Amino acid sequence: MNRFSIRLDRCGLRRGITVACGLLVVVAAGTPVRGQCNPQEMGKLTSSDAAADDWFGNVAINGNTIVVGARQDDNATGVDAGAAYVYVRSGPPGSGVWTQQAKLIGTEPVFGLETGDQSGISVAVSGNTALVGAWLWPNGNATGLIYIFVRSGPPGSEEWTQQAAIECPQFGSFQYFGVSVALEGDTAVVGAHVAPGGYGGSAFFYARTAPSGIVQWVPQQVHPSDGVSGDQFGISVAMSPSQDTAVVGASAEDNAGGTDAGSAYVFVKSGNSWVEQAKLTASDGAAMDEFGRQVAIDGDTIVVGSRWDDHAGGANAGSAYVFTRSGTVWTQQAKLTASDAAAGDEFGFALALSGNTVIVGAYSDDHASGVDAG
Ligand SMILES: [Ca+2]
Ligand SMILES: [Ca+2]
Ligand SMILES: [Ca+2]
Ligand SMILES: [Ca+2]
Repeated sequence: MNRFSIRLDRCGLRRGITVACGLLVVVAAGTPVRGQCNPQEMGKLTSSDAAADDWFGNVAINGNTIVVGARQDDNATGVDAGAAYVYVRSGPPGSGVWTQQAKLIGTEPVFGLETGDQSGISVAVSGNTALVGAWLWPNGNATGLIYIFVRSGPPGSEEWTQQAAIECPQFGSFQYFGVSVALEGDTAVVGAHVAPGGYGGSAFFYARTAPSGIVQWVPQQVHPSDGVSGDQFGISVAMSPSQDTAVVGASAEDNAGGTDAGSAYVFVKSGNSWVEQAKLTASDGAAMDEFGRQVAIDGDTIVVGSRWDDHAGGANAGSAYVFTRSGTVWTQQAKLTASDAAAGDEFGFALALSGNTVIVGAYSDDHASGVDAG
C-alpha cells in the first residue's frame, strides 16, 4: 500500500506542503487570487542519506518543524526498517531555509527495530514531540509499534531523544498498529485497522501524564459502535488541535452507499474517556469509494477523502467531503473535486485542514510533468 499524507500547520497555506512521488516540496502562499491560493515553492527537502526506494514522503508539520517518514530506509537496524527525518526552518516568516535537524530511528528496549518494520509509515509532530509509527514491527509481522521522540536543549543545539516505544496493546500479528498516528500536545491517537475482536479495527487514544515525574502514555482503546471485521477502522486518524475531538476513518466499511463505500467516526473527550459522537458517510457514497481513507480535523470542521469516488470527472477521480458541527450534530457542508479532475487521479488520497483552508492531494494526477506525476 502506497501512502502519503499531509499535515497542515495552524497558519494554513503560508506553511503548506505538498507531496509528489516521494519528493517533498515546501510552499508559501503568494498573492492570493479569487478563491485560490497561489503557492510559491520555498524549497525541496531530501534526506541527507537518501537512497533508492527509501519512500521518503509521509509528512507532518507544526510551526517551524517538519517530520518526514522514509519507511523503506535501510539503516543499522535493518533493511526497510525505516526512519523519520526532522527539518527546522530558520529565517524570516514567509521565507527561510529548511535544514535537517535529526534522523529518528526507534530503539525498542526488548526487540529493537528490525528488517521490514517500516517505521515512518506514519508521522506526527506537535511542539517538541514527534510520533513515528512502525506498523510492520516486529520483523514484518505487523503487530505494530510507535516511537515517541522529544526535542530538548538550548536553541541551536537541540537534540531528539526517544521518550517511549509503545507496542500494540493487544497481542497478535497483523494488526498494523501505527498505520496512522496523530498528535496534539499531550494527546495522541493511533490506528490499528486490522485489530482482532470482530470490531473492524481499533484506535487507541493516549494521554501523556507524568505522575511523580515519570512520563507515561496511558491508552484507551475504542471501536466503532457498529463495526464488523474488514471495516479497516483506524486506517486514518486525526486529532483536533483542541485535543477534545478526533476522527477515525473506516475506508472499507459497508453502508447504504455500498460495499466498502467507507465511513468515518467522530470521537469526543468526555471526562477522561473518548466516546463516539457521530458516524460520517458521503451523501452520494457508492461501493469502493474508500471514503475515510484519509481524514483531517480542525475545530468544528472535518474533511474526509474519498479517493476512489467516481463523478463527472471520471472513474476514481476522487473527492473530499467537508462536514461541520453545530452543537453535537455533524452535517455535510460541501463536496470538493478538482477543477481539472480526470479518471484515476485519486484526489482525496491526502488531506490537510487548518481553519478555513483545505489542501487535497491527488497523487495520480497526470499533467505536463508526466503520467501520475501527482
Ligand atoms: Ca530500503
Ligand atoms: Ca467492507
Ligand atoms: Ca470508484
Ligand atoms: Ca493518472
